[in-house]
Amino acid sequence: MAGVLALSGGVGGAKLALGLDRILPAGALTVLCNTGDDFEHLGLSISPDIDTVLYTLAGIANPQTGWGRANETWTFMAALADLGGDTWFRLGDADLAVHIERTRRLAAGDALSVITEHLRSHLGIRSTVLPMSDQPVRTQVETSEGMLPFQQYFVKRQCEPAVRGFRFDGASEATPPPGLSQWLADTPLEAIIVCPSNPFISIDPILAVPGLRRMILDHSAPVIAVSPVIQGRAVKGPTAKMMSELGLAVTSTTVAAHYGELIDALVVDHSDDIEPIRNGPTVLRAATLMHSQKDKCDLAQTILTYARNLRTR
Ligand code: FO1
Repeated sequence: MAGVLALSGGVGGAKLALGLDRILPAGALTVLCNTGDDFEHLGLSISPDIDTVLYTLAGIANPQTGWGRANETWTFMAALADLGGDTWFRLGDADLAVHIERTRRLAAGDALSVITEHLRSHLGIRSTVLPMSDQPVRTQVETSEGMLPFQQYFVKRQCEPAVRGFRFDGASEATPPPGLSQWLADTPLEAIIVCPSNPFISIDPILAVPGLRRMILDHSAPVIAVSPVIQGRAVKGPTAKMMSELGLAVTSTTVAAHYGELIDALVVDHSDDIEPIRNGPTVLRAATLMHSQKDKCDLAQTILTYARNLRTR
């Protein structure tokens, strides 16, 4: 059975991962999740981008925020606030169970990939979900106010400080998740898809894990990225603000240049006025704004159809 590898971080990436999960046969899709957003908070080990993919594929994600769970209750947060505890990072009661169980199992010596597989299986998810590494990698954001740990920048400071650059602490000691290399060797892939996540804080940490970029470059499957920018605006989150603060044009061309030789094609929205890129990726057009489940499945289908055409070239 042909497979698909998808690199995902954040809410935007999880949306396309959902579309791919729904149109592909069970087990065909492997989602490689960013863990640079992970952090220790209130004594808990929290992996937001893994949980966003798990909840999204399980159909239990909060539809308003994209992160955390739907139909959540907040008794824990309210009680913590009464105690004067730290409530800037919102942890719902059901979500809390995942953080407590993950923390317990990590302390017991289980690998993050083993814990993630347990959660995936428990949630009845059809696709494989892997952390980018079992070793900790922590994104630090270099800002006008100095280095900030990712969640301090993203949530506590609401992405307000101007961004100068990023550091992925622990990346040089990290290794790809167990089994990924073998799966890539054993599985004919239809495509490797870089989801419409923030290139800097969601995709770059994944590519910073030694060996991962090389695995993608060396694979014969077409590598297709979806631009998270449409008409000079980011679909979600701080991507546009970051690009501006980094002195980059807020365009899909910037995204193509950022990924460089890694990608064979860049999917941009029909409305995007991207210029053809000399010596750059093939530019493909699709409806990249995903609201409904149908939007997500249609975009996933369009990309796989493009991938099949690219392969036959
Ligand atoms: N993002 C926020 O902006 N505010 C929050 O309070 C918050 C809580 C939270 C809890 C669990 C979880 O899995 C994700 C959560 N996120 C929250 C999103 C998180 O910051 C992610 O890192 C972003 O989605 C970017 O990937």
